[in-house]
Amino acid sequence: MDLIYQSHSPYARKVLVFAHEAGLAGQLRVIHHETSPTRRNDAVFALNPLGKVPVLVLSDGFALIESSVICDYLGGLGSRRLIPESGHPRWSALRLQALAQGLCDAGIALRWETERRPEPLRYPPLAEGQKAKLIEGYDFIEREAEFEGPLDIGQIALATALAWLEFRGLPGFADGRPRLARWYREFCERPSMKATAYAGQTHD
Ligand SMILES: N[C@@H](CCC(=O)N[C@@H](CS)C(=O)NCC(=O)O)C(=O)O
Repeated sequence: MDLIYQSHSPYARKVLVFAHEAGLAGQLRVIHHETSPTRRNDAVFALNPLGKVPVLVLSDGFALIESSVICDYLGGLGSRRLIPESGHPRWSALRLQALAQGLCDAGIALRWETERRPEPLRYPPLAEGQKAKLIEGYDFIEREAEFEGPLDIGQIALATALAWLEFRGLPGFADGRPRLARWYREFCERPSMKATAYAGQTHD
C-alpha cells in the first residue's frame, strides 16, 4: 500500500504512527508530497479531489482519503486493536480523536492568520478565535479527557497533534496542564513517535 504523506502534516503522521503501533508500517510505502490550497499538487489531486494528504492507495488502486477513515481501514488489518470496538472506551477514544483533529484544524487556521496569508489580508479577530479554541481544547483535555489507559486511536491523534502544535510554535499546552504535559513527554518516547518526527516547511 502507498501512503501519500507529508513530513509536516499532523493528519499524515497520525496514520503513520497508527500503522507502526498496529504492526503494519512494513506494509506501507511512504511517499512524501507537498500540499497547500495555494499551490496545487496534481499528483495528489489525481488521488484525492480535495488535494490533501494523507491518502492511502490500496493494492487494487482504490484511494482512501481522510486520516480517520484510513486509520479505521488499517485498524481492520492490524493484529492489535487500537480502535475500541464498543461502549464507552470506543466513544471516549473517538471523541479524543475528534478533539485532536480540531486542535490541528484550529492550529492550521491560526497559522493562516499569523504567518501564511499576506499580511494585509490577515484578520486578527479570526486569529484570536482560533487561539481560543486551542486554549479551551487543552484545558478540556487536561480536565476531562481519558488518555492514560491502554493505547488507542485517541491517544495517537492527541500526541501527533500536540507534537505538531509544538513543532510549529503554536500556543503551548504544557504550562499549567501537568497531567497532559507528563503524558505527552512519555508518549514521545514510543518508537512509533521517534520513527516519524516532523520535518520541513509548508510552501504556499
Ligand atoms: N481532515 C483531513 C485533513 C487533511 C489535511 O488538511 N491535510 C493537509 C496537510 S496537513 C493538506 O494536505 N492540505 C492541503 C490543502 O488544504 O489543500 C484528514 O484528517 O486527513
